[in-house]
Amino acid sequence: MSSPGSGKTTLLSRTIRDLSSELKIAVLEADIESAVDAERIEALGARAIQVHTDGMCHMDAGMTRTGLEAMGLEQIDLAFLENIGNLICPAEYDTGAGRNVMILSVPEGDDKPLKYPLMFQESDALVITKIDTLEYFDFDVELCKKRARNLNPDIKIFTVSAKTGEGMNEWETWLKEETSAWKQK
Ligand SMILES: Nc1nc2c(ncn2[C@@H]2O[C@H](COP(=O)(O)OP(=O)(O)OP(=O)(O)O)[C@@H](O)[C@H]2O)c(=O)[nH]1
Ligand SMILES: [Mg+2]
Repeated sequence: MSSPGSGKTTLLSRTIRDLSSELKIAVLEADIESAVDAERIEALGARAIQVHTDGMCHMDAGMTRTGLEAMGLEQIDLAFLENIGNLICPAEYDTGAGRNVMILSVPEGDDKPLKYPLMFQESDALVITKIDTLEYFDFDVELCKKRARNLNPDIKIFTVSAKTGEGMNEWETWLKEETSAWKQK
C-alpha cells in the first residue's frame, strides 16, 4: 500500500529480480484502469494478474481470493498484492493479506504518519523508499521512524532505494523469513 507513484511496482520489480531464483513469486496488480503495472511485472518473467476495481479506491478480500485462485496457489511461494495508490482507503479494508506493507517515498515528506495514521497502524512493515533522493528533500528519516513507531511500536522499518539497491538486502531477508514462517504454519 502507498500513495500513487511512491514506487510500489519499482520495488516489486527489483525484489522479483533479486529473489526469483529462490522463490516462486506472483503479483496481483490492482488498478482502477489499465494494465501497465501487470505488464511491467510480466516482462520480468513473473506471474501477474491485473485486477480492476471498477472505480473503487481499494481491494477487498473477495477480489484477492478471485485473483489468487486464478493464478493457481500451489505454484506460488510468495504472492504480492499491489493495492491502489492511496494512503486512506486501502488501510480501511481487509484484503486477506498475511502481512501489510506500506511504502513511503522521500519526496512525500516525513509528516505522513501524522496525517495518515491508520495506514501506519495497519502495516506490519514500512519501507521508506527513494532514499537516493534524500539530498534533494527535507526528509528527516529518524523523525519519520519515530512518528511511525509512536503509532505502531512493532512496525518493521526498512530504508531502501529500488534504484541503487541500497537497503534491498534487509528488506528481502525479512521477506524470506516471513515467507518461510508462513509456510510452516
Ligand atoms: N530515484 C528513485 N526513483 C524511484 C525509486 N522507486 C521508484 N522510483 C520512480 O518513481 C516513479 C513511480 O514509480 P512506480 O514504481 O511506478 O510507483 P507506484 O507506486 O507503483 O505507482 P502507482 O502504481 O501508479 O501508484 C517512477 O518514475 C520510478 O522510476 C527509487 O528508489 N528512487
Ligand atoms: Mg504501480
